[in-house]
Amino acid sequence: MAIKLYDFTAAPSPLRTRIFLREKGIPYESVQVDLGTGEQLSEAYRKINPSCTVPAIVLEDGSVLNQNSAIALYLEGTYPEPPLFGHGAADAAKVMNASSQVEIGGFMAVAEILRNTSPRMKNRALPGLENYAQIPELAERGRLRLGGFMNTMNAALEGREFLAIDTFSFADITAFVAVDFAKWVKVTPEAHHTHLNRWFEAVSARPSIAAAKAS
Ligand SMILES: N[C@@H](CCC(=O)N[C@@H](CS)C(=O)NCC(=O)O)C(=O)O
Repeated sequence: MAIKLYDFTAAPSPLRTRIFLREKGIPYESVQVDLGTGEQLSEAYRKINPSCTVPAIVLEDGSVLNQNSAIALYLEGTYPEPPLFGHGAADAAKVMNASSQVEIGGFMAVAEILRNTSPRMKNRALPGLENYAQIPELAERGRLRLGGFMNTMNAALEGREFLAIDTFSFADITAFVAVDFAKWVKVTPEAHHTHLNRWFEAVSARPSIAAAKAS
């Protein structure tokens, strides 16, 4: 049976899940939750995912997973091939470590800029049921953090084909989507980020990326 993924094609977080699913060749059904019209806050969706975010999947026992990392762990355990957390505990830990760092340093920096400046996100400075006002200073800090993130990524990729381990992993997916998401705030790696640019070009060419972006 295909995995039912609560999804929104244009949003970066569910793109991570779709790339993961495509890399594994796991069939899935995309159920669109229209973030443009606020469908994530509807009573119907709140019953499925009280966090009001995408991605989400519901397990057989009715529990909802609404964090990319948890979804990826579940899928890795259920569909082990090809491995996206490497082989063994040390590989898996390195992958999760790198992915979490990118979530904090990359995703959060872009989100700080976008959510604290976009007129469409007025009072929606954080996802979820509660409304939070924008804080312009956070956007300024986000720009500084995002510059630092690009530098950190470039250094981490020097002499390496992939970010965390010797094979393509969940960490590369997280990092690819973070760098791609930065385009939303008009930030791209600079010419001197040669390692980051080489890696980004290689990852962009993977068939899973184009397929997942299309939905
Ligand atoms: N921690 C979540 C983040 C999920 C998230 O923030 N998703 C955004 C879309 S990229 C969302 O659902 N936003 C709803 C909103 O802005 O109200 C993950 O693991 O990916």
